[in-house]
Amino acid sequence: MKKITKATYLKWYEDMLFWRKFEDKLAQVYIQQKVRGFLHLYNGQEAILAGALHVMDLSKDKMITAYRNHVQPIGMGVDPRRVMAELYGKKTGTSQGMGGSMHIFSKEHRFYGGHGIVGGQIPLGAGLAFADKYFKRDAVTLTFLGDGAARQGSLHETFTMAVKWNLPVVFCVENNGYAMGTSVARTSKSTEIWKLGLGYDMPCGPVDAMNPEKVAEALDEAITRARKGEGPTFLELKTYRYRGHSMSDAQKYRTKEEVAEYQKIDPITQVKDIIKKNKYATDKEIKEIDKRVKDLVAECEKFAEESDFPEIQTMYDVVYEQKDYPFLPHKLD
Ligand SMILES: Cc1ncc(C[n+]2csc(CCOP(=O)(O)OP(=O)(O)O)c2C)c(N)n1
Ligand SMILES: [Mg+2]
Repeated sequence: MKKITKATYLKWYEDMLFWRKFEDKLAQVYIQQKVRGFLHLYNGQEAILAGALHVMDLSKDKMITAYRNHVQPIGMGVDPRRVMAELYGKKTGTSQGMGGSMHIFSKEHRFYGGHGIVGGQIPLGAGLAFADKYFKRDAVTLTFLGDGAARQGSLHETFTMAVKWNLPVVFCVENNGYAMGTSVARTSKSTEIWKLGLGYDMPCGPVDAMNPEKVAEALDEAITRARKGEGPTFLELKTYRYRGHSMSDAQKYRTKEEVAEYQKIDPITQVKDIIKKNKYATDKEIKEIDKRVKDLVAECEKFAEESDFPEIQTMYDVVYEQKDYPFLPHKLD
């Protein structure tokens, strides 16, 4: 694995803080109705992305996830100003403002969405890996899903094929404890989701995903295995989300104390503590990072605010049309 150094820790701190503040800004402008539709935030889960990016080969590896998808493309290199503009529905956005919150996408950066159907991205992730294997491209696809998606049929159908065909894919369930307001324990007798891999003879295990180092170690092993042609891995990344499922969640299913317990092991605080303990940066240098983050968030907001909405007629450019589509007449008899 690429060594975890002082530079890694400083990058982790700056990246994770930016993702957190970027989304805090989204929450704020959502309340002002500048961002509309659903909005699912990643606050609390950042160590997963930080650890993953450390071990991925960003020149070829791919990523696909569900609808909690604003910061992953940024991590993979998409301009954050364009992500914010997409959320505002502006034409400078990643999908010209026509995708919105749940559908950030950048083929150029190998970020394949952004999927609103729970579990819908699991077979797509395996499909991306199938194509890479078929065309001998030596790339690995990280397929992220929520704990709620682990009980979908699509996961089980995909696992059957992915192990059989030794696909270069890592399935990562981000177990944040809840699927909307339903805890993992309410929906299944077994709360150790990683054990589902055992039924498929797929290497699997749990990971402390509040810690980016632990995530990086586990994912490095899984990615290396996939790259060697030894097939998929299933990891249960144990994490927590601080905000509600979406912005319209009253959070009656959990206590404030529970959230506070997890905030004690917050990934950003953990990383900052290590930076301080090892004297990787002075207080002044940390303040400079905080200022850079604040300025970049403000720049993203300004860019989105000042961009134009798409012209009405562009709506028709993104609708599928096939002139000779073989419609079959429908007869009632
Ligand atoms: C097939 C399908 N069923 C139901 C929904 C409604 N729904 C949206 S999110 C969600 C919960 C998913 O939770 P989880 O997979 O744990 O992801 P998290 O939101 O915690 O990241 C549900 C049931 C949906 N979008 N798709
Ligand atoms: Mg969940």
